[in-house]
Amino acid sequence: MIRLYDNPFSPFTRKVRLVLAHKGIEFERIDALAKHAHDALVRVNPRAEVPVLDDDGFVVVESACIVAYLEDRFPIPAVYPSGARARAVARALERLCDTVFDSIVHDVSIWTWPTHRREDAPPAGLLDAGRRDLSEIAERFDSALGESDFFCGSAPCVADFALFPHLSSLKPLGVLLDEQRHARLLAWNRRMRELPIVRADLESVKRMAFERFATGRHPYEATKIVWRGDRLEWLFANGLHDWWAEELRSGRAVVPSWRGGASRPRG
Ligand SMILES: N[C@@H](CCC(=O)N[C@@H](CS)C(=O)NCC(=O)O)C(=O)O
Repeated sequence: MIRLYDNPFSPFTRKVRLVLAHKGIEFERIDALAKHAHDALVRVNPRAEVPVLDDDGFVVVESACIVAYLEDRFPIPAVYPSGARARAVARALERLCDTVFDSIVHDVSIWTWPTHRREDAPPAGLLDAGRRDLSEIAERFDSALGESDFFCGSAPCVADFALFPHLSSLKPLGVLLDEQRHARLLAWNRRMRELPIVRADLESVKRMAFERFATGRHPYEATKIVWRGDRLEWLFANGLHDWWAEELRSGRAVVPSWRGGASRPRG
């Protein structure tokens, strides 16, 4: 039995769910970022991050490693293209989604999270830097797509599944892609939304959002934010280290630890 330590809204778990669905693999999900599941999550991943895959007791951590494992274990239908270079390109696009696209979306979206309901304002310059970089990185994906339907050709591959969750969170952030600058990416987005597995996952995200947040009582952390390295890197590259230091002093920032769970940095 395959069990996914999941969270309905995480872009990394959404990528893995799309790959599982594409391959037609049945799996059980647990919402492992809910507070009551924290100890179970730390047991399989000391960093307390999702996604984690448990395949009959064999545990795989980190979305890219999970996708690679699933591809080896269930090769057909494939999510990597054939040919060493095409695979390297697809993985590089996946990595760009996981490290850069995710970081920007994460860092600018904090004030829109239904979990934290922050009443302060974003630090000066953050949203402008985010809009600028998101538009630029989207342009990069637009040209990587070229005239193809999907990033690796005529069928969706790992790069498509990695990008879609990030792209689908832009509109709620008020970041709009440009009809000219990102024309091919916009067409790709519409194409992705027509895939039955993508539609089904979007429906499940919407349903879960309603279930988790409609009552005003949700099962998640509501104050602290876990700052993984890539997300800090983008913030610091934009000169926002003082703002983050204040977050740290106020006990609102924690970092993942390989020893177990997320905690305040020592020092
Ligand atoms: N590089 C990891 C990133 C995973 C990650 O950042 N997961 C976030 C959710 S999007 C998480 O579990 N954060 C812990 C928390 O918010 O408590 C992957 O690709 O799996």
